[in-house]
Amino acid sequence: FITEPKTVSIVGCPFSGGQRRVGVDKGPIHLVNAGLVDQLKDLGWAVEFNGHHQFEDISAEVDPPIGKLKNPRLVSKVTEAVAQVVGDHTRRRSLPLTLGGDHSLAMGTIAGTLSGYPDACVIWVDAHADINTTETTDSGAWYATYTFLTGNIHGMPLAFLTSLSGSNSLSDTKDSQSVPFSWLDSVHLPPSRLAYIGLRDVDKGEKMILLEHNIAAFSMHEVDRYGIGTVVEMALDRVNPDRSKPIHLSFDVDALDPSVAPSTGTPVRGGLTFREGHYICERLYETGLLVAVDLMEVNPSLKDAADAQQTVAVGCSLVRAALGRSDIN
Ligand code: Z70
Ligand code: MN
Ligand code: MN
Ligand code: MN
Repeated sequence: FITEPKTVSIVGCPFSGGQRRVGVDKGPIHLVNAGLVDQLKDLGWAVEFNGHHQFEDISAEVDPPIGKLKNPRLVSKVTEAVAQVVGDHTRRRSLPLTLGGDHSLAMGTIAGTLSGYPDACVIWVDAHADINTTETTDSGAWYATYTFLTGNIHGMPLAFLTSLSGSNSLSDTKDSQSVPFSWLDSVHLPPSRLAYIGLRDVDKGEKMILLEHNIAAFSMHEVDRYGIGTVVEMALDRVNPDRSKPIHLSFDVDALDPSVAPSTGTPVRGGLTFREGHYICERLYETGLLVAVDLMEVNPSLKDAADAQQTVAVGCSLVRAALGRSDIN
């Protein structure tokens, strides 16, 4: 799908409005400053990077919550812009590499991918399912820090993409602005084309959604049981049985164990090892079907400098694996 000479277009997204912790907007800057552009050139890619995106800001006073959703207008505007940019790269058959930023950005990246490759499937590597709807978003939060977890849109991108949520549930706004996320209403990722790897912190409402829609979900339990090699094939068998469809990889760095990638907003113990994370990227590259890659939730401000540097280095390494780095050729 990616035409020669192979071109990767880096989409740097310094954005944190889909969650509450500051600093995740610094992720893309640190990843690029760590030398990612030259690393990808060394792998033989032509690299396009014209600086990080400057998103229009919408201040909190004019963006009050709608229902349970925080920053709905801002997240909608930003993700719509990302969809445009990623869609442009995709239609030129360049590979968009989106650096986050929080995972709400995937509403934009996956919508962009679908505009160029309508039959694309998604491999979502994450500790979290990120499929809460506008209704279920606080379902798992009653036992935790309620105000902290509720309504963060980075826990919801897949609900909008699979049309489980839509702008209709947000349309009781009285202001004249267009309804947030209406741009996504025409976008649809069938749940049969979504597979997860690495899950271990899934909310009650999300579990019901995964069951009801028969979504391919491989948690850490399956990784332990079958091994990562088998799990990746099982995931591909579900969403891409003929190995013919384009693949979008959305990698949340919190899928990795916190000992491997400590600097992220919601670390959850018991995650993927360094090798398991890399194997997923290597195998997807090897299919020749990978058309878009996201690396999300790198937050260099949360931990000390050494932890941040480690997380950034691991992030660059995952990207190299997804773009063809090999140990033997
Ligand atoms: C929870 C929610 C989430 C990342 C936390 C958490 C979602 N399920 N995603 N950290 N990266 O708020 O919906
Ligand atoms: Mn995520
Ligand atoms: Mn996550
Ligand atoms: Mn939709």
